[in-house]
Amino acid sequence: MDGLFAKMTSLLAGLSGKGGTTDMDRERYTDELLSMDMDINVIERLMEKMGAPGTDPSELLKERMKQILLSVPLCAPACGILMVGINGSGKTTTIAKLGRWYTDRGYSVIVGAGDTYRAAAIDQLSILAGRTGIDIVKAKPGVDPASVIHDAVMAYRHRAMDVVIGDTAGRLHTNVNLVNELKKIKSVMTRAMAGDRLVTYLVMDATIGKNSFQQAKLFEEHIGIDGIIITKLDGTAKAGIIFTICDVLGLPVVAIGTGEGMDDFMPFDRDAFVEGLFK
Ligand SMILES: Nc1nc2c(ncn2[C@@H]2O[C@H](COP(=O)(O)OP(=O)(O)OP(=O)(O)O)[C@@H](O)[C@H]2O)c(=O)[nH]1
Ligand SMILES: [Mg+2]
Repeated sequence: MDGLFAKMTSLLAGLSGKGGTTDMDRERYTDELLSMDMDINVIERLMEKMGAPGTDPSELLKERMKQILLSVPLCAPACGILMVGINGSGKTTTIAKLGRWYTDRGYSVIVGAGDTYRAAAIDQLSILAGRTGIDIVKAKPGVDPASVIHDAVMAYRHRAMDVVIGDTAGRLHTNVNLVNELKKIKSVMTRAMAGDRLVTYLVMDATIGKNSFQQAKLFEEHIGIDGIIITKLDGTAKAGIIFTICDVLGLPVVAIGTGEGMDDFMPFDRDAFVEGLFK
């Protein structure tokens, strides 16, 4: 993750080794943290009593950051992954990136094109799967998404593959329809997995605002979320959103997406991330 959040790195590096912080320092840090989209409540907690005599500000800050951030490793094969999230958040792209990540490590991957509402969505996943060398199970537009995901899991089991990933639609006529649809897919997929672990990852776009939190809460409440993948963290250097997501939702981050390329992806590790900010 080095280099991605350079602004924060240089800012925080300034804290190291100082005996304390003045009011002016505090103001400068607050402004900088705000400019990277960090929530003011989070900043206040991070900066609280910062600079008290006898404390090392950078160690204190690291410790506090680690208290806020949550991370969890990507599921260990053999396992299934169900990808959910609002439309345009990056689900389909991230599935291909995940596929690449697992195949690079020697695992076999199959994906199910569960967004059967749009022909373009099926084509998009087919093209990405072809490019990354992962298998795909797909059906014609209009076919029941749960049945496509079911077939993908069957193929995973019969071929003794390592990872099966289900794509889903991001938008239906109403959120209630979407939630019901995802519930059904999850229960069908869980049964089909026959005891192999299934995790549900929520894909969130780092560049969009507060309404994505409402949606995330809805998904967590009704579908259950095991981890969050934050996409579009490229170019913006707005690492603050990671803190906000963990703080507001209380859910761990699994990975981050940093561009449209298949390699613009990395698993998220809280401790490594925080240490990286101070290098
Ligand atoms: N810059 C950048 N773009 C991304 C990233 N991840 C996805 N995208 C882009 O975001 C757009 C939407 O991505 P999709 O993967 O199609 O999103 P989706 O969630 O599957 O969308 P629906 O199928 O409509 O629900 C595409 O143009 C992607 O290339 C990322 O990490 N960085
Ligand atoms: Mg999609």
